[in-house]
Amino acid sequence: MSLLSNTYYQNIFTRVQVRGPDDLGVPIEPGIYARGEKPAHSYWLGKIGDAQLGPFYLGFFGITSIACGLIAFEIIGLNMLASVNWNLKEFVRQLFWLALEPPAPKYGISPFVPLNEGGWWLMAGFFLTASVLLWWARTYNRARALGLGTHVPWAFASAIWLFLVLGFIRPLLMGSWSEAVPFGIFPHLDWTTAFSIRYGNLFYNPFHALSIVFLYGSTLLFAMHAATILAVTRYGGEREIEQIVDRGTAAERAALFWRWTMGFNATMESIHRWAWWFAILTPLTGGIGILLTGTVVDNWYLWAQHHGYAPSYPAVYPPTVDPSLLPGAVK
Ligand code: 07D
Repeated sequence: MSLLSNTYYQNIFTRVQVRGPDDLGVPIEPGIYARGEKPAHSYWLGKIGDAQLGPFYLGFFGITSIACGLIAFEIIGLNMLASVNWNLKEFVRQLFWLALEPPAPKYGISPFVPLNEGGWWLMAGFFLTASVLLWWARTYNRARALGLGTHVPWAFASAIWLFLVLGFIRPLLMGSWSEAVPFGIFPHLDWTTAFSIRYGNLFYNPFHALSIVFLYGSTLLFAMHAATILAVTRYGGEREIEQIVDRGTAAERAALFWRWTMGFNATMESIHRWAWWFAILTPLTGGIGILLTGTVVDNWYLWAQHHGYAPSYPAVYPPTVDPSLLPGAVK
């Protein structure tokens, strides 16, 4: 019996590694492959994806994006190194705690800030944003060059929307760079907690809730889809396009499984639309939630009380007075 017969082909843990002739992609002009060197092959990459590495295409947007990204990375890294007196050992030891902070509130949204008081942050932010936008242009151009739809660039744009809201659009609306996120591992996490507390608990922000729905929903859909396709690969189910245009036994069994277990099934095509929208809506709704915070709504808990979905308690005790405001308080 063949090793790949239904009896033996169990792919919960195993993976098929196909090694075909080099695929040079679409010629730029008939017969011309300007993308340089011969592709390499890696057995280990073949374990998690396609074994062929390359050909690479960098072009104008690729080169400029990487250059801007490197400049941002350097500015952030060197500032962190400077903050530990150029001591490499301390840099490595404290790396997760080091930060490059945005300018203080007194600078508002001025583009001219002393370098050591946030100017470096502004510059790093500029180059990082340029890098991300140039990379977006690259994804768009490469998709068009291959005659693809532009689904990947638009999904990426959704993430960039949240990135821009957090670091640029909302700080502009609030009139201060100090509202933006610092660079640094723990510092940016501390920032999210501080942001949530400052604006009355982000859990009561309905757009944060929606964003979580789509985030968790994405993982659920991804798990369901990936598991379904792996489960029907023994019937050729991973050749999804063929199964869309000519439903074979894999598609029929996958559909029937979900009808048996939950009464409804997505189709071989629609499941990808579900996944695309859920992924896109995570940062899209998130960005709306952040944009509203501090601009339209100052305290999400009080806002939720006002709209009747956070409990409000009867005022039994007199309001607390800030002791520093009492007569005779030491200033
Ligand atoms: C961040 C933006 C796109 C990124 C891009 C990348 C590079 C790297 C590197 C130079 C991911 C550009 C960068 C290329 C360059 C170098 C070295 C996408 C991003 C383009 N929350 N929360 C969300 C949950 C709480 C808070 C989203 C859960 C607390 C704030 C998501 C919980 C507090 C913000 C989510 C929880 C709080 C969020 C993010 C549970 C305090 C946001 C979606 C169970 C900790 C963001 C509306 C995403 C948002 C956000 C989930 C709790 C604060 C759904 C599950 C109550 C301030 N939270 N959160 O896709 O959109 O991010 O909010 O407790 O800003 Mg939250």
